[in-house]
Amino acid sequence: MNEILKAIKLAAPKIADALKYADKGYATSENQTGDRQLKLDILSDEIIFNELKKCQSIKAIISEEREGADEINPNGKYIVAYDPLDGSSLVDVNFSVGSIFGIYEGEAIASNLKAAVYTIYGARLELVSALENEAVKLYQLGKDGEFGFVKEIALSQKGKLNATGATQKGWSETHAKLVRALFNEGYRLRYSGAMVADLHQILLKGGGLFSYPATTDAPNGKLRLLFEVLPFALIYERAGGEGVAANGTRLLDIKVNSFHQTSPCYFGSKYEINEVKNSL
Ligand code: AFP
Repeated sequence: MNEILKAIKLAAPKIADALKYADKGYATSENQTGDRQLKLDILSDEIIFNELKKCQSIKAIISEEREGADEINPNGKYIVAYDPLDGSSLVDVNFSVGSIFGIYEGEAIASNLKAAVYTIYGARLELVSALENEAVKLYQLGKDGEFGFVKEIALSQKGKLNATGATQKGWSETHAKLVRALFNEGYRLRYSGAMVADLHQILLKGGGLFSYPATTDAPNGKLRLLFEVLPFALIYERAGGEGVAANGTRLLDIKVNSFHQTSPCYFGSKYEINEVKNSL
């Protein structure tokens, strides 16, 4: 596991650098889910892939930007699934974006998720980890090029932020009512359009709700289980919060049938997730 964390720590500064200086234009290709790719999506994917493939403990690598799994070491223990540049459609406006990693033991299914890590490329380069049997920890890249430990992250019982995605005209009445009820209670709207940044804000500000609901045009939501939803579900649970699907099911209990499977998702502290459950 340490070997994988080290590889992520080597890849992240290279991506942060690419975000500053590399070409921000579109490539001519699309990824597996039909999203138009930036040259930076492809470059970030290559940077991460090239570091991860050196790890003896990795059996296979699954990337949001690639089709299928790449087998690395037949005797490796882990499968690493990652989103190399989450929120990349915000690169042009210089918003914070990130990379998300789920580390699965054996098969890539929810119950095998052992650890999750994300990096966030903002004014600072930060890394958040939830390793096996460990608390959620925040690190920051220092001038010396090393990630220094900053603090452990724990959610309060109740927060103040409400971040909800997708096109509102496609929301269900249940979702719209939930969102309205939280605003009526005094919650503040915070939504950048990069889940890493929005979930990071809620974690560091102590709590709130992030939701990406089912919509009429995307009944299974948009966010992908293996590289986006499950890693954050693990991090939120470890931080004392919860992650549930639209029907209230624990996200970490969802059956994964395909690499690019999506699910509606709700992440938050205990109070907000109870509100989600009560709204059903
Ligand atoms: P991009 O990586 O294409 O920018 O998408 C970002 C994302 O997957 C996730 O980070 C956001 O929460 C979500 O999509 C935003 O989608 P909406 O614009 O539909 O709310």
